[in-house]
This record gives sequence, C-alpha cells and structure tokens, in this order.
Amino acid sequence: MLQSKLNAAIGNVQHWKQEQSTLTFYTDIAIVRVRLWQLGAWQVQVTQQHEFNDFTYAIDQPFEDGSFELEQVNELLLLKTKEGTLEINLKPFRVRLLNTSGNPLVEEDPAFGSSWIGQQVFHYRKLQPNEKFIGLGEKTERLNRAGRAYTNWNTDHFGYKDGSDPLYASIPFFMGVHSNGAYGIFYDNSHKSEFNFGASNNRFSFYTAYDGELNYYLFTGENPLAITQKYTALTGRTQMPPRWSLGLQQCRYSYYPEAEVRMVAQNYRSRQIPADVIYLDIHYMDGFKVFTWHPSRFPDPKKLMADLAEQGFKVVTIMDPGIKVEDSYHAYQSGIGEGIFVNYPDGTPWTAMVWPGWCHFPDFTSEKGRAWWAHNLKAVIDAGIAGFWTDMNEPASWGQHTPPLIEFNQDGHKASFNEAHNVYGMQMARATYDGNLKHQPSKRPFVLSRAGYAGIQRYAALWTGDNQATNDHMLLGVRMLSSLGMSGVAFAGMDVGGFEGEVNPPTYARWVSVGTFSPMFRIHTMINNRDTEPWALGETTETIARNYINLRYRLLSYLYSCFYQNATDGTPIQRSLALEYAHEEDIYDVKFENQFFFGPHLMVSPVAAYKEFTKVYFPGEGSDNFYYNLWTDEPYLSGSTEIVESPLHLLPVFAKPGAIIPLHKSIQHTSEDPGVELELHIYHSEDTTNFTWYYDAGEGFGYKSGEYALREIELTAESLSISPKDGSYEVPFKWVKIMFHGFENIKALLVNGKEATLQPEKFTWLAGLPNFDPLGPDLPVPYVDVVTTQFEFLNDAIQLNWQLEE
Ligand code: NBV
Repeated sequence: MLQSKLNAAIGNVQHWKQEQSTLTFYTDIAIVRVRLWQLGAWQVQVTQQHEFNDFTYAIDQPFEDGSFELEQVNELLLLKTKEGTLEINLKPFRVRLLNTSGNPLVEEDPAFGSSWIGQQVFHYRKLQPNEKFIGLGEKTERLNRAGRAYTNWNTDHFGYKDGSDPLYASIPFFMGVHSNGAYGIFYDNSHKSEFNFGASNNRFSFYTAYDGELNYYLFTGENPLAITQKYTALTGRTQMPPRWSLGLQQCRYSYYPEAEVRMVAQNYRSRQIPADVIYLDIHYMDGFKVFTWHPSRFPDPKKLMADLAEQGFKVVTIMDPGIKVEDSYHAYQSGIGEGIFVNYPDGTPWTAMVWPGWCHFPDFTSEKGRAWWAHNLKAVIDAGIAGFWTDMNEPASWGQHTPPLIEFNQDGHKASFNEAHNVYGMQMARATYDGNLKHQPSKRPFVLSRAGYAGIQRYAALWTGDNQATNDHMLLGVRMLSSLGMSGVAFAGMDVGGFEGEVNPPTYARWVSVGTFSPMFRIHTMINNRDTEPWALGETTETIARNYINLRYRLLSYLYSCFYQNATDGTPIQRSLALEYAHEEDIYDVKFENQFFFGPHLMVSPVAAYKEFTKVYFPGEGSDNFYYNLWTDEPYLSGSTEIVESPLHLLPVFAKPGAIIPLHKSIQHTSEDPGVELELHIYHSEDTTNFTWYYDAGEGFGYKSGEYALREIELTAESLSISPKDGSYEVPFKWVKIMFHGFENIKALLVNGKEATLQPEKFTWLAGLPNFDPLGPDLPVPYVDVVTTQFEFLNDAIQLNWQLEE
C-alpha cells in the first residue's frame, strides 16, 4: 500500500471490468467498486487494500442488484437509471451524480476527488451554488450546516452548548440541497470522521475518515424526505414501539428509595396528570453495579414493579456498560469466566474508572459478549422491568481518553478502539434489544440509548444527552430531534426541562408544551437539581403541563399512526420543514429553522417561554391554501410570514391545509380504555390530502400476523373517504365524530349516501386555566366554532360528501 505524507490522489483508471451489475476500477493507487442497490442507492467503495471490507453494523440486509444502463463515451461511463445518471470519469477517476435533466446533484471536486494523506482518506466534493447541507444526526448548531464542520466520535459531553461537537452519537449521513435538486450521502466507516461543509474554504466540501475505506452510498429523490426513506431502507427502520413508550415518561437522577418512586406515581394519579413510565437512574443499584438492586433502597423490586403496574406505570432502568472489578460480584465473575471483556492485546482486560469504580467492559461487538449481556438481563426483566436505558455507552469513562490499542472482536473482524468506538453503544443497545426479545418474546422491546451509529434506530430510541435547562437549549434540542429524524432516528427525545442547571417555571411549562410534540416525551433532570415533576414548579406551570400532557394522550392514535408510517417507509415523526420544502429559502432563516411538522398534519413553531409573539413561516409558496391556528382556527396563507401570539399557555401549533387529525379522550396511561369515540378533526384545503390511521394492541407482535386496524383517509374540499378496515384488530372506537374546521357553510351533507345533519359545537383543545393569582394575568383558553357530524365507525368504507356555499 502506498503511503504518502502529502496528498496522494486516486489517479487514473488503468483498467476496469464489469461483473453482472458491479463495476470494478483499478486506478493508479486504489481499487473502486461501484454498484447499484435495488433500494435506490449507488455504493462507491474505494480501497488501497487488495480486498474490500464488507463488514458493517449499519446495514443488515444483503445486497440486491439494481438495474441501470451502461454507456461509454470516450473516457466517460454513464450509468443511467430513471432517477438520473452516475457519471464516471476514467482519467482521472471521478464520480458525478446527475439529475434526470443532466445537471449535477453532487460531483467530486475536479482537482482532488478521492485521495489520502497517509492512512487518512478524503472525499472532496465541489460546492454547488447556494448549496444547503442538512442532517448528520445528533449535531448542534443550525438547520443548514453550510460553512461549518463536524466530527464523528461518540463523546460524553456533559452540559454541552450550541456549537459543541462531537456529542454522543455519530450518524455519517447528510443531504445536500441546491437548485438542481437534492441528494444524500452516507459514508459507512466507523472510524473517527469529519464533515466539512465549506468551513474555512469556498472551494469544496469534504469528508475524511482517519482510517478504513472510503465507502459511500449516494441517494437522490424528489425531496429530502424521499432520500431519508431510502437511507432507512438501507440502514433499517424502527419497528412499532410499545404504545406505552409514547406516553409521558418521568425520570430524574435519581428516584430513591422506593417510597419516592411510589410518591411520584401517586402524585401523577392523584393530580390526574397522565403518565406511563418512571425511570430508575443509577441509585437503584447496589454500588452502581448493573444487574443488582440496592438492598435497602429497593428491598423488593418485584413487589414495587407489581404495585406500579397496578397503577398503570412501567419502569425503565438505566444500564451502564462498566462491570465493577470485584471478586464477589456475579457479573464480574461470569464475565471473567466467559472471557467477554474487551482486552488489551496481551489478553488482560482493559480497566477504566466509571460510577462503580474500576471496571471492565463487555465486548458488545462479539456475539459472546452480547449473549452474556442478554442472559444477565433476565433477572432484571423477571423483576418486572419493562424497558432499558443504556447510558455511558460511548463508552464513557473518567478521563475520556481510552488507550486505542484495546481490541474488539467485531464479530470476527478484529478491530482496535479506533474502529469499534463509534459502534460500541449501538451494539450495547442491540444486545439489550435482543435480550428483551429473548426473555419476553411477546413484548416489544423498549431501549433508550445515548450513543449510536447509523442503524441504531433498529434497536433503540436516542435522547440528546445532558442538555441545559434554558430556552436556547430547548430550541437547540428541537433542531437536534429534527436532524435525527431525517438521519433515520425517528424515535428520539430530549430531556424536557433540561438536565444541567435549574429550570425556571415558565421555561419548564414551555418545554413540556414542546415535548408534547416530540416523538419521545421524557422529563429528566440532574442530581441535586430542584424537582421537575409537573407539579413541582407551581400551580400555573402544573396546569399548563397537565393541559399539554392531556393533549399528547388525546393525540396518541395520531402519533401511533405516525410511528406506523415510520416503521413502513422511514418517514420521520418530527420533520424539519426542509424535508418537503427544501427549496423555500425562508425555512433556513434563523427565525424559522426550529419549526417542524409533528407527523404529516401539525406544524409546531417552538418559541422561548418569555416571547409573547413570534414570527411564523407557513411553507408552501404558491399555494392558495391556508394553515389554521390549532387553538383559534385563524387561517394563514401558505407561503406567508405572520406574527402569531405565543403566550405561555399557547404554544404556536397549526393544522396544515387539509389536515386530518384523529383524537380520542384523554386517558391516565396507555393501558386505559380510550373510550368509544374517535374525533376526526379535518381542515379545509383545495388539494386532496391523506392520512393512514393505524391502530393495534399497542404491545406484542400480533400486528405482524394481521391483528391491526388500518384505514386510509382521504380528504378533499367536498368529501372525506375512509377505506374499509384492513386487518383483524377490533378497535375500541365505535363512533366517529367529524369536526370541520375552515369549511365555509357546508350544505347537503351525505354520509354513505344518506342525508346527515350538522351540529354546531364549541371546541377547545386545551382545558381552561384557573386564575391562581388574583393579581396575575388571566389566561383565557380559546374556543373554536366547529360543525360536527357523528356516525358509527363501521368496518366498511365510509364516504362523506358535501357542498360548500360560494
Ligand atoms: O446516570 C446518571 C446520568 C443520567 O441521569 C444522564 O441522563 C446521563 O446522560 N448519566 C448521564 C451519568 C452522568 C451524569 C453527570
């Protein structure tokens, strides 16, 4: 292998060959393999070794050939598909991806292309005019990453700031957008890598990995959403989570002893604030040793879990990877006995300091290590624990400078720390996921991980780590969740209320409102901080929090349907406006970049607690349709910018034109009966819109053999159709009530061909706020005037038609 101190360019193609649909190029100093995956990705793999490294944790499916037409024009190869052309220049070797009109979407820098400095590989891409860069998973800063650079190296970053980098998870996938269209690139290499989007230069953007192959996948599609869908076809999608994990989750560092846990549960129920999950942070363990219980704090875990289950609570426990070096500790003994720890090259285990003291670390990259972990989970699951929270799995240890010579099995492909580091956390999550399936095969696993790599979404949800209790952090968290969503990790949340620092009541109230519209909704705070349960910050805060949490529960079937969509095609739950409106410049503006869609039909404009007014951009330039303020039904034209009121109790949320939003009654937890009535809120649009409503048992795998209920809903300005029920699941809802918003003077309503009547109704999304402070401001909750019609929710097709008066 050639190794140069200076830049060594890939050079010219000396010869090339085609075997079926795989092209292999032999350049002056490298070998390149180009192939098309049927799911719609070009894979370009570049090595200076004799063989390609096909081992990856990111992808868990076999390669299937896609088809393309090959044409050679002198030194150019054109690989054509119906989505565009991959153009390969032979002298020197250069790749360009062209759209269907022949314009470049992404092209290697003509001068530098792919090259090396020593072991470090580089990929230089020409900057396109006004190119925007989005994605890259859990990264701080702006929606548009142009002009910035980032490092991928999973890092425990307590109290990080906007601008801190790297954080806990590495997802080397981003998308580029410019006037020729959108493309995505996933660089599958777990070594430390860097992404430079035109930082400190105006000539190119580039990627570099400190070692390993240049192995990238190129995607294109009509918009970034279509690209995210393809990226998740490659790296996998989150399966249907248990419904309870979509309810409110309450955490703190740490609830103990068990009386405190009971008190939290009791408070939720007596105050009628819905919640499903309580977390146990590290103090539940004996000396912070995983798989143990603190004897006096939690003397009878089984009984505690059983009692909490009676109240409708699930318990999730934290799991840290470090296993204490202690002769009498069973996990240490069996870990040593079975040889599952990460070792130095001389065969002695690597030892580092974490919570329990000196620890060894299971090698989660070995089947043996994962099986050992999964086996040990049994006792915890038997105690009634419903889910697992894998923390510190970057892996973190005091000092954070692990000697890189330690060795990992990497499923038979031995790796140093440099290569295994970024996948370690994901493999811990995988071991935990597999252990759950093994010990309770009829339950859907819930794993929440801090660290991750591309593909983590197959095993775990992510949360954004140790944030700070400020408005800015709340908004930063929103951007991070939107970025994670477009990078494949749809099931994600942030510490609501903030982890580091003391939250003030208004910030907390606003954060709970925002958390209501996050894919995962978990309140958490740091040890020694003030309490941050919804009742701990005063009555006004409690009432606002209750209002939004109730709304979260009313929206559960909507949210659950969004998770179904995500499991089916990778569409994120929380969606940056860039996914569908990438070419509208305003969405990247600092004023609007935090806005997101919650599912297909709600748009949220998160705003700092102290702001009573905010500017909102309504995407959809050129359309005559209106968004509707969720609380007031006030209309706003697509493509416009408006100032909207945002008092503390009213987070700006809007129904999209043509929104279809199912609601059921609020419940105290997800195993409670949601009642017999489904409300369907529909909003006027001149265009046809759709929603796939999905429901099932919320637990288990019956849905995989048909035990689900799926209804395709289609709305036009003058009709609503609901497809016959698909699937065998009997939903609790016997009645459906349609609530019309923004339809002017409906007449001649027919339900399944029969004349039906409309009832006027005053509707409110939020309950009223009692005025606790006689001198304080009144907080009125708006009511909207709607007309409604109600009928039986039959399994057959349902068709509504009406006319609108001119
Ligand atoms: O286990 C304690 C915390 C946990 O609460 C937090 O959510 C993690 O991100 N953990 C980190 C360990 C250290 C916190 C200073």
